[in-house]
Amino acid sequence: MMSRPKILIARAISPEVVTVLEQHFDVRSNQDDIAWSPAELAERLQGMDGVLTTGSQRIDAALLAACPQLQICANMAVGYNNFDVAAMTAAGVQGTNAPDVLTETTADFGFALLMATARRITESEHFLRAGQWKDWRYDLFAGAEVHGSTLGILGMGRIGQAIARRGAHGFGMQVIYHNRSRLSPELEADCKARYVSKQELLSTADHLVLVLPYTPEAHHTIGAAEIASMKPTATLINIARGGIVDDVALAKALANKTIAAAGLDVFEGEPAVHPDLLALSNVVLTPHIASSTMGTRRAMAQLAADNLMAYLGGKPPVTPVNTPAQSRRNAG
Ligand code: 8YV
Repeated sequence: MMSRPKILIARAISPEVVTVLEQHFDVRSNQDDIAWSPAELAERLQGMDGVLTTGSQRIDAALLAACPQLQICANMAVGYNNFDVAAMTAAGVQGTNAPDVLTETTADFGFALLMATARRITESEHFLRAGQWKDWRYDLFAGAEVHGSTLGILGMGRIGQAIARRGAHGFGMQVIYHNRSRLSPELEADCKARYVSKQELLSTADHLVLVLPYTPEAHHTIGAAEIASMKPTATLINIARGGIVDDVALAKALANKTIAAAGLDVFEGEPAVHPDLLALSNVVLTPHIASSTMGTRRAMAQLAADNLMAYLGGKPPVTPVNTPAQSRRNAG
């Protein structure tokens, strides 16, 4: 009997999906959920044919060279900036991500963060819990209007579009967006979204949501100059990746009230959060949880599992992020 492919599940995932994978593979899993160093990950990957990764695990040329048997890395995330895709392609290693299954859940969270930020929900809760609520005031935690305001979206992929629909259809917002490429007229009509330049987006949005993928070119897309061109009443929401915003410049702008507030689910150098951000009250901070519902995290793991099962079973991957000309799978 042919031996079954060996896979490593590099962080804890929904146990149901571990059970599914165990029916197909020799599975080694990290259900104790230890955050391995790159060297520890490389050590655990010795002899493995596939790996299920999360967005916090770096797959680069050094790791691929150290793990010559590895054929596929299935990321349990839509973003795959943790993959050096060029190095994977050059090494003949397949990469896959987990799009679609998290779109609506992530858009829900983006909207929740927008509303919490605009309406100062966490700040006012801290005030209440601290026993500071003594009286009614006409301007007690007066926030920014959400309904009928202008929603700006930078990065109009699937999640951006889902946020646009919520804003336009649910809250009567005027939706404007900027993206590398324009949506089709049908999609623009569906999202009720108008394409504008980046400059117009920055200067017109009441609430600006960042949902673009992180690439080296996207580093500090929002820095001091961009923040300075936003309205002083505006809110900035980042559910994309930390490096897209210059956190130091943002903290300074929030302290100076260059903009009113920010809602951040992602940070440069996370899980560390810049102390200047932690010191501010006009920012809502969450620990990278936009896709975190039990159902969605299970679906993301299942899609990563589907990719492993397809690829190591000799079929095309379901959601590939590269197409190696010469794959390690076919080399042996
Ligand atoms: C993941 C994410 O939870 O999908 C993404 O790109 O950022 C999150 O949904 C995270 O990357 C862990 O895999």
